[in-house]
Amino acid sequence: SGPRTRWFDEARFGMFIHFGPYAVYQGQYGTCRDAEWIKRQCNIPWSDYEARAATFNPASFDANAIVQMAKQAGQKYIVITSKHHDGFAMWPTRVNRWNLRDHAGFSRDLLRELKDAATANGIRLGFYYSIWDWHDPDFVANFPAYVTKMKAQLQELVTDYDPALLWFDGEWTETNPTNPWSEQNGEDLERFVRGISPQIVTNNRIGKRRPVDGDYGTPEQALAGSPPSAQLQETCMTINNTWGYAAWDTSFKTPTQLVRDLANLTSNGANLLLNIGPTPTGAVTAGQSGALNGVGNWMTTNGAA
Ligand code: FUL
Repeated sequence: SGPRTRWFDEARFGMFIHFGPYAVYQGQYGTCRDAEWIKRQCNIPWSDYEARAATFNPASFDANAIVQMAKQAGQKYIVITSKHHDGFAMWPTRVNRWNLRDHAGFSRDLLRELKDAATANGIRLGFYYSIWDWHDPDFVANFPAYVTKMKAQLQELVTDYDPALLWFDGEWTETNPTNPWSEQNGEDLERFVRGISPQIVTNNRIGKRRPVDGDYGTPEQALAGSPPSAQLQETCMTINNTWGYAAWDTSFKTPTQLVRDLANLTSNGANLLLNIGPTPTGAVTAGQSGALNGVGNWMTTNGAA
């Protein structure tokens, strides 16, 4: 790993945050259950999803409390969803109105608040950004036009918030055979973001998850990393079973389990990106904050933080 990725390699432990208008459903639509995929998995019509998204009011989102929670747990960086597959932008993008400020009328800028709180506490901030976009018709109808808009959004994110890292997603074809994202698209996007910010770290989903795509591999919910690969690795993991908030998902891993997972990963040179999914008001559930707190207590007791 070169100088650009040194901080990432040394960080070991980060916080993932899945937060978007899907949280408003709290994991339930009629009898159908899901979390951040609820729009698609439960066949929710756009009219319903847009109406519910307009009621999204994360007034209890407390960037400082979240940063303190991460810091106490020994996490060195935070990655928050700036736009998930539903295409909803969590910052006041100028590219469209499908965002927290224009669509939901929420005046605060949560990404800005998180950036400021993180910077004040020596924590690095990164953004998750989904290439796959269910909301923009151009994703299917006019892909080059979609890519132009996507780049305009990324230009905003990188120049306005100076993130340390971009966590791309939705590049795959497994569950979406029509996804036109190609290796060339990935290489072009990598040149684009590095052109704006040469030091930015990106995951491998910027391209097609080849060893040459981005800076690091992204196994999900798996203790990968053994044997250590040439590419850096970061396992992302949920504390319960879902990424976005689901009220019914209350089986939380114990701090003991999480510390074991972290130790296993770091011993193989891989990072752990451990997820929280705030409630529709932006609050962190007791199950998740309790688990992080337990990890932090272990770190402090054992001098690992
Ligand atoms: C996946 C997504 O489809 C999930 O919703 C989640 O964001 C996970 C971390 O990555 O590709």
